[in-house]
Amino acid sequence: MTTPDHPSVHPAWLPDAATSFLRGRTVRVVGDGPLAETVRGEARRAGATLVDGDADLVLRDTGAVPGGEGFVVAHGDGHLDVAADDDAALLHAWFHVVRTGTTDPAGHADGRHEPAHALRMLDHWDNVDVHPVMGQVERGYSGGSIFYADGRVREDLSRVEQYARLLAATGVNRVAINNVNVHAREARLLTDGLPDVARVAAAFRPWGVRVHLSVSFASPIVLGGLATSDPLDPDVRAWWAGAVARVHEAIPDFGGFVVKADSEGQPGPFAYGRDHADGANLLARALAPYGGTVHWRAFVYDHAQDWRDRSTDRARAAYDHFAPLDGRFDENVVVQVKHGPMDFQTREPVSPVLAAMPRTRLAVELQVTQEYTGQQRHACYLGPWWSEILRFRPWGPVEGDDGSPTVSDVVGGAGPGASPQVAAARGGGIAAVSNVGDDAFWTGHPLAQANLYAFGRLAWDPALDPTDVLDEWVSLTFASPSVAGDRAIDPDVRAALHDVLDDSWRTYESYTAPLGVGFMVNPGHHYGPSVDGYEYSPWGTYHFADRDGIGVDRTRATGTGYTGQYPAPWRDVYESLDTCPDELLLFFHHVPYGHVLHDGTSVVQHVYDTHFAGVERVEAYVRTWEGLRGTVDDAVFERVAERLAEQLRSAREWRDQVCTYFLRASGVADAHGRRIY
Ligand code: GCV
Repeated sequence: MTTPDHPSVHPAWLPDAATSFLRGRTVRVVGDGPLAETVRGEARRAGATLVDGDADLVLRDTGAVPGGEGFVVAHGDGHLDVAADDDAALLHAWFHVVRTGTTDPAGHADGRHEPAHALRMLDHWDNVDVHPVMGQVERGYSGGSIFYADGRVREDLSRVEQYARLLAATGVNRVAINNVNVHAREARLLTDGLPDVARVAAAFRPWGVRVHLSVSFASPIVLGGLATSDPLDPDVRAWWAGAVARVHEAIPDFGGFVVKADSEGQPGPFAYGRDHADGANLLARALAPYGGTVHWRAFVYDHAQDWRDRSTDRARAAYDHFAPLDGRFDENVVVQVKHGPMDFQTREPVSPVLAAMPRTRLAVELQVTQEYTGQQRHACYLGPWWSEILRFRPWGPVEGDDGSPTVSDVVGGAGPGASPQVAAARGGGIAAVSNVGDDAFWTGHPLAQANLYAFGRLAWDPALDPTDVLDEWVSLTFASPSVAGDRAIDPDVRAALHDVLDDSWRTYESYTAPLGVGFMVNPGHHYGPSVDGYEYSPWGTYHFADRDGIGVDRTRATGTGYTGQYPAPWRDVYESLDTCPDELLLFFHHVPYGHVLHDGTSVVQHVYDTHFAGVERVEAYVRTWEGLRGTVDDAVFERVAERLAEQLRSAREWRDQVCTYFLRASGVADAHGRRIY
């Protein structure tokens, strides 16, 4: 478990110092499920004494709500008493106490805790083999895969066990272990790779995490030797039924399949004149007898567009493909929708698909790996962004909280008009692309761990304040035995981490993606600025900047009509220049550079101002971090310092390229006379 550069793996959150408050405490765990054993192991590891009688902390598996995952915290007679729904809840309750940092009943409020979402899933875009272009982990910035090495599943899965523990502490309960782009070698995980997948599942099982596989829709052809993968063909159905039966023999708690079909070159039902419901239901029916789920991705669009064709709008694609299919998907299909209509950009509106399919279990898909948000070389804490998405109210109100349904409600099966089946299944939950690899710090940039942590916590409870979640991560990660008191954190360390991370997503936005413009990145690897990188490409990702103005007209009145995919009030809010929020202006409208924003600044001046301000913020991050030299672990300090230096270099490059491009295009000088090239 070493990397060439580092002698050991950094423990991430939950180093022993984080549980030091449990040393010498008495703990009683009542329950005989396998996860009760895991809790006992954690108690021993923390130095607590396991007892059968009176204890400081009593954790009881009541078995009252199998699959409920919730627990009730109550004040016993001088001790803390926790009644858990089932043994998964026992483990959640344990980590709840760890997060709270005390067994003293006075430190806990009475009450029930339960996850807002039943499915809280991380998708790994890991390949078994090293892909010639994408590397081993597609869009991975943390080294190689923790699952695979040398063309097979690793013999030593102890790193996976550590990962499973980290995930359990955040509440994640599902993991898909291979890339949604399923290449030839990875397709075979479903058949001859099964014994190895079973070993991976065994590493996750004690932590309450079920394993899923990404599968190729063409499996009946590539693995089964059939002439077709037509979802309505009886031989194809029989092949999938047999394949799933063998999976469940090897892995009785197998979670199900993730499928990217008819998207970016992946095979799918279109080849046979069938639609996505036909395709998803084929797999769903094979999985249904075993309680498995199909996560069918809605990321479907034409990636071979002609940039000259102004009528095609990639943003429209997922809705156009999927909304008409509402009501056609089986109960164990989850349609997994990227949070925005494009592709995990720094800023996008929420996908209108999330408001358009009340009779379908929907999951919202986030991206923890920072493909478009700095690739784990830039500090970019995404909790605030995800929080905005999950709290967004697709049916309004535009401002304030009147209790109207949110995105989180929709994917929890409680959106308006949700069918009884969707409500009973509690929707499709939340999924995200993981950012972990075999890097010594797990995530390349040590501070990118905060995103992994925040994903799990916000999937459990989207109402949490993302800054509080960050603070939890700081407490659990930077607990230091050298600071007096149980699990004490040096206040300077806490303050510095908040200083660097709290607003880091908005800082990143300020120097890379003004007013909702996306994709001004280098094609292929997507790192660093290239204003016209995708402007004449087939990927459908344009900003249409010319000498007069910039932005994509997606209005109903004069543009692609995308605004019409939203329900009221957003269809009208986005349609009108008067009401469209500034941060999404150029996503919805093509405007002249002199167009005046709500804050009174012109578009081009806003571009200049934000880019200069963003670089200044990064300069401040560098200074703040430098102040921690000698206070945090040297290896962590050095890695973060090195990443911040790159962030500053890159932010300056963004500023200078973007400002120069728009100065040249518009001919409008910077009002503050700063140096633009
Ligand atoms: C796994 C984007 C990424 C691809 C990724 C795709 C997806 O296009 O650049 O690497 O493929 O999204 O989500 O399927």
